[in-house]
Amino acid sequence: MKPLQILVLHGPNLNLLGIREPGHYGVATLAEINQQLSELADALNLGISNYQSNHEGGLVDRIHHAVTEKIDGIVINPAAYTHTSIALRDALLASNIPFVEVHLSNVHKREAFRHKSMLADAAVGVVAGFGATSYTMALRGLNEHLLNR
Ligand code: CA2
Repeated sequence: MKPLQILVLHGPNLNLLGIREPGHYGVATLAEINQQLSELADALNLGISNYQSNHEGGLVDRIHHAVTEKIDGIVINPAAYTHTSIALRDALLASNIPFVEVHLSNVHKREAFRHKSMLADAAVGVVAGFGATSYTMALRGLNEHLLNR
């Protein structure tokens, strides 16, 4: 069977991971998180690619492209756009690609404005608060979901 294809999307400022504010977001860099995901994808027989952008439109364009690429599932940490972006919500809904929302921090333990997500009710699931492990948990969960559809 052809491996399922997963796209991992990282939103604004996540390129700074491991470089600034380790207290909130941990010491792992984005490259290290992508490497962990790649190793897990190999173990689960998944194809995987990743993309980070500091621009809402860049993320929207990448989601559009995922449809032509026939991506099977998306793991997304929309970062601050989680709380604001109707454009990302519309793009994900239009794509019809199942997605899991991920956060490094427990957003519910933080400021009230981080408690609202524009995407969560459309997601397969949400993982938050486990640092870099949130991503690997999300990939495992998405894989199970796609295999059991
Ligand atoms: O906990 C998460 O993963 C967040 O998506 C991170 C976003 C934040 O706006 C969300 O509410 C929760 C912020 C990402 C900023 O990443 C940085 C990394 C290193 C240094 C500074 C910012």
